[in-house]
Amino acid sequence: WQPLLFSPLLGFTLIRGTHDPDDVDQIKHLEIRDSDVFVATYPKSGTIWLQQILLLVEAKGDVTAIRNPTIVSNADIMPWMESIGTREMFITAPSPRMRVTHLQPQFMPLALSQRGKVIYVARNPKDVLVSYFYFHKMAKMLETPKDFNDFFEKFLRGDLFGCSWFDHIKAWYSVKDEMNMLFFTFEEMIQDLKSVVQRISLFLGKDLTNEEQANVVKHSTFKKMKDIPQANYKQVSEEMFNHQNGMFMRKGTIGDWKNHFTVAQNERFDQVFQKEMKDFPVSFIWDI
Ligand code: PPS
Repeated sequence: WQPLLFSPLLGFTLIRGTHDPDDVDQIKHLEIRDSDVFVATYPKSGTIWLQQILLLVEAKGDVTAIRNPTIVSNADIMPWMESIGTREMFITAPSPRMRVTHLQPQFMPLALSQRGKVIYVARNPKDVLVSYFYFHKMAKMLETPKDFNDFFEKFLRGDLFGCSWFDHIKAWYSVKDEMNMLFFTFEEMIQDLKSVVQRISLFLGKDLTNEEQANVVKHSTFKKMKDIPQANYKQVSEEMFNHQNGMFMRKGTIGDWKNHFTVAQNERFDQVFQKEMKDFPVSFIWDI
């Protein structure tokens, strides 16, 4: 049984049972409202962090409003656009429709160039690789890695759900000016969450007081999210995640790759990075 599903129709790798290529192919025809917001990320780059922040911004920092006992996780309100069933529900869902996605921009609704908003969060790819490695150990819909080096090579080949990290960021960055898009990095969030929350509120046109913004920050720190089951995915069924093998809220730091990469792996990574990203205008923070 092969968990990954390369779709020749899309030229993109999905997850069997979680995604349906024909359904993903229909996303581009969806109508878009001005109030729609999409968070686009390569996996392990801050998706669930943004879910928590956007829900808190909507609730003006009131955490009791989002600690909803009737939901299992924040994905119940802000699901992955590509997951089976999301597209159909999107059509009639009430505004604001907030969705996350690991897809590349060519699969998104064509109308996004006229209306709606996109937030793209990028993370330094060495930390993404490490985080994704651990995620493959806990996520039952993904293949358990043979070993770190095998996974390392798969990441560089883009042989994972989400395809190549390099293609993902370049594709989204190239449509930045065509769409109404806010672009920032995971590392900026780690270093100055307050100012990122301010930028997000402004971008979404939400007029939050200083106190409300401070509450958004307070309830979206790593420590707080670890205690909120809807935010940290602890309540998601054992059928999906083996919670003994890992967790979404794993470390939440910059530079954990240094505890995993060998010198040779690091050199190889840097070579590929330089080749792929040589003209890319964004620089990354690799450690602190
Ligand atoms: S997924 O599966 O793609 O949706 O995962 P994603 O949410 O994109 O990424 C998970 C990583 O984000 C870290 N995270 C945080 N770090 C710091 N502060 C906060 N509040 C926070 N929330 C999530 C999480 O710990 C994962 O990174 P690693 O490096 O594995 O710890």
